[in-house]
Amino acid sequence: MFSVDDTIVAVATPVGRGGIGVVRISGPDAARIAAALTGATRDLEPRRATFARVHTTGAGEVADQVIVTFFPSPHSYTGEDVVEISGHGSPVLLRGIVSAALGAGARLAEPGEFTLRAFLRERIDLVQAEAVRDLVDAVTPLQARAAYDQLEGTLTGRIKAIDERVFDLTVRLEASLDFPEEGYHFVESGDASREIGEVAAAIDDLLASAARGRLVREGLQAAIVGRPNAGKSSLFNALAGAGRAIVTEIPGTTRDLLTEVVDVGGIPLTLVDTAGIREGARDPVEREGIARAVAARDVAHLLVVVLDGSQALTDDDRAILGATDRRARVVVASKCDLAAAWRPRDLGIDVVPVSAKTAEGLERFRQALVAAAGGESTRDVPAITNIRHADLLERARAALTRAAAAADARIPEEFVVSDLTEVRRLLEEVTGARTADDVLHAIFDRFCIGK
Ligand SMILES: Nc1nc2c(ncn2[C@@H]2O[C@H](COP(=O)(O)OP(=O)(O)OP(=O)(O)O)[C@@H](O)[C@H]2O)c(=O)[nH]1
Ligand SMILES: [Mg+2]
Repeated sequence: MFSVDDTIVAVATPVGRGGIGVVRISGPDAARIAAALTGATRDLEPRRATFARVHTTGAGEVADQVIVTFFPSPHSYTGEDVVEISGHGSPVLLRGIVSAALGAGARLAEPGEFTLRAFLRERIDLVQAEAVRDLVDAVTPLQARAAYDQLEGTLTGRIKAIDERVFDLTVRLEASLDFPEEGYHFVESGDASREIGEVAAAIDDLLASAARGRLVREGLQAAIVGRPNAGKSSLFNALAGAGRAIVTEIPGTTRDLLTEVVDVGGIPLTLVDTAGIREGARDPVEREGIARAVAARDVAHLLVVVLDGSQALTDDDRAILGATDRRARVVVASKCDLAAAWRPRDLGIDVVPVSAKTAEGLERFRQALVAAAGGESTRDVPAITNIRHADLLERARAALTRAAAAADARIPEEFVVSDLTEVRRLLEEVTGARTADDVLHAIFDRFCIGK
């Protein structure tokens, strides 16, 4: 279903302009195609950056000075012959180089196809291939760190170790099944359930980080809501970087939803600044802004309710508190650099005083956000960040529970063996030792071209 016999080409650097741009060619004809592009007469020296000139012909003719590097199979990213051509980072030049490569017999790579080939040629396993995508997509240092660990094989190693224990136990149980009349049991009674328990504990250990891992990888959406002029945009700017949202003393300044991803305790929070919500707005633009604010409030994972700490509470404040009291939220008393007009404790709920002006209370506010997001603010790198992995491990864990119950109930060994075989199948699906083509399609389709 996947063809790996032809030679593929794509621009590996992002769309747009840059100091350099890299065209990657992989496959049996990579070196020949590179030679055709550069007019080289000598073979490329392996792994040596070599200066060359590319001069393409025909329509869309381009010329550039480039650096060509040849990575012969199997010591390359894909495991195939790979040539990387670094030209100047202009879309016109890079497109020209790609079309010349196409003219010389290459095929345009599909999204993720370089990494797919690395997987199919067993340079990396599926966990590592997914880690490549996560590393490229990371928006917080903790996301990048978790992906790096997976790329280095930390998770694969732990899963393989679990798989080996299950395999070992399965073999011994099968041996007991095969030679029943010898009266010799390769697994002492009680040993099977103990060993199954140890494997289950190892999986539980991995799964313990899954919820936080998902938070670290996928993040959450947090909407900042409150009445007009409460200080929402100022707070948004304090977290997202000054000047992102317009701030004025005129109530009803913000109309559109503004979003910005910020790293809060290792969790990528998509902060949404919204229009001030109030009753009785007449202006049609403000009314549309309020409708959007209410919609954002209703879909966000998490809410930041901003109450102006320097002004007496109004009916609009009470309405917003009431509308959000069953939601995950952090309630903030803004402008705490000014004289307080009400006491947070009179509200009977936790309120974090902050000042966007002096930054007072921002750290406590960040911690409250992390707590409301359901994560603890540690910088520990979670082992599992991928929902596909978590799901397969949960299923493996359930099959182990069945195996343990069968072993305890002294049900014939074949039942235990069949549950353990299911555990191994699930573990191997994580690393991709056994994975259906449609799963692979689903995974690699989410890559961008050139990766
Ligand atoms: N002293 C002081 N003033 C603040 C603080 N935060 C906001 N303000 C002022 O409060 C006014 C309203 O601030 P915004 O951030 O625009 O309020 P908002 O909730 O986004 O308002 P709308 O977009 O109109 O709903 C501005 O004049 C800000 O300068 C603060 O921490 N301290
Ligand atoms: Mg605003």
